[in-house]
Amino acid sequence: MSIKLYFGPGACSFVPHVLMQASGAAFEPVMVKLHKGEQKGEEYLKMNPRGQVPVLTDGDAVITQIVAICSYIADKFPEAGFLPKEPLARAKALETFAWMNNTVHPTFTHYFMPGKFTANEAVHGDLKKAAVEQYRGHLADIENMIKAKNAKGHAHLLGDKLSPLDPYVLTLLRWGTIAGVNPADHPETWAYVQKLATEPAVAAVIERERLQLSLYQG
Ligand SMILES: N[C@@H](CCC(=O)N[C@@H](CS)C(=O)NCC(=O)O)C(=O)O
Repeated sequence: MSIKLYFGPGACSFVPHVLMQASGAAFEPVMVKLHKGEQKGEEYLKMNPRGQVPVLTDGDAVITQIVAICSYIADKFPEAGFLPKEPLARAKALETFAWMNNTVHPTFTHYFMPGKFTANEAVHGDLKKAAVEQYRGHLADIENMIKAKNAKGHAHLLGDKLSPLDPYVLTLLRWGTIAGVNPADHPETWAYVQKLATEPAVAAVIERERLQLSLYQG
């Protein structure tokens, strides 16, 4: 089997993991235990010196960064229609995808790993609090995107076809629940995520990664 996808359960690697599963192509999912630091192991760092998931390998090729990996998967399996082919539609899809990846996702990293940003533990609490407030704002933007999708009667964010944006929304909402954001505060997103989770490819990856959609504890 020549394609391997290195993933951490519940991590952002869920996004390409779902696309690979939905492609129907043979691939080997390889679990990386982030809490045990396997991503910083010698062998792993040889493959990805940045020490992160996801990584997709196809034969000898090694691809990192979610946006690059998903763009590769979309072009490798064009019949799945994971990203639009028309230039403007593709650019608009990447615009939202890049925002999720370079703005919303790092906000959560500030909450989850404040030590990456400052060694001063005295300010970690403030950093986490500020990150959650920013995160709530980003989730409100996502709620508006889902409302717009619903108003158009689309099954997924970009239309009828599944795209990387859909599992990214699920991941971001789920992470929010870890940070104490009630998913019911974003009802249309929460309803969408629960429906998405029943799609066979998404359900299969949730099962493989052993995820709960909400970890909100009030
Ligand atoms: N910009 C990167 C972000 C990847 C990332 O943040 N990966 C996290 C999991 S969500 C990770 O591997 N964290 C472990 C670590 O940094 O040690 C991408 O798009 O792939």
